[in-house]
Amino acid sequence: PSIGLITASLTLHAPSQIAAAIKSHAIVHQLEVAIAMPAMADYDSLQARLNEFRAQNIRGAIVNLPLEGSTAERLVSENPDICCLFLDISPDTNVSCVRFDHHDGCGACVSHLWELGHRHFGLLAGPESSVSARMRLSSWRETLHRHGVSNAVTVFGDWSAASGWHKAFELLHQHPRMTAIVVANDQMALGVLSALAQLNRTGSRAVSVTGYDDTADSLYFQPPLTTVAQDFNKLGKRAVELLIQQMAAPQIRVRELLPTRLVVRQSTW
Ligand code: IPT
Repeated sequence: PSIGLITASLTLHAPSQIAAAIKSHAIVHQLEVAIAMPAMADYDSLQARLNEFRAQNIRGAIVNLPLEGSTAERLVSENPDICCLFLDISPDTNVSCVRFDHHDGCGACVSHLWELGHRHFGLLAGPESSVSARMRLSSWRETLHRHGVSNAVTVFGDWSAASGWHKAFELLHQHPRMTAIVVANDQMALGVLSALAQLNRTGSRAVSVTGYDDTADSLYFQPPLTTVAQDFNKLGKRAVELLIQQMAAPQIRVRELLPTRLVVRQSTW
């Protein structure tokens, strides 16, 4: 038997590590994983993928794409014969899900920088089309507000290292006295660190940088990245277990929240 996975682009490190975790935990339960990677996250593309799964006799799907609540709810109500478990939706969506609690990690990350003495912040958010990107940004802003910081500059990237590289120049251009850049994922943080090195902002002139994800490579960035860890292996394991549980009792709504935590390394000082 097989389950389906509808995923965000596997060129991105987080979704690819999540897919790898789902695959290895599915094997434990003798399940194959059919992977679909739609170019767009609109209702019609997702419905088409579910139709393909149905044709292959697949009756359960994990959906790791940033979806608007109404899209996720409509998919569930139009496909009662396929159990769907969502990984990237807002908390108020009425569907089965397992997701990370962005709140604690984002708060800890901004407070860490504030405690180091930073007062001039740049915020490099993920794409506005991503619900998780929007939630991370609002948590950062809430925490900055609590600390009385009101002059943070915000720009938006697309999760890629290339966008991080470009946006770092833009941030420093807008606010040359900036001493800390809070970044919505490790891949963009990689680009930011590369831009800072190119601008000779290293050593005693370094700008502090934080990431988000703690993907497997982030320890080896230069400098090793301070970041908010999400345990992708745990997410993959719980996603498979909860989907199996849900397929056995489709009327039950499962909801689980996994913690995030700050990992302090050398990119903040
Ligand atoms: C989220 C990652 O944090 C981010 O780096 C990016 O890869 C994004 O996925 C792609 O959609 S993790 C997700 C489970 C919220």
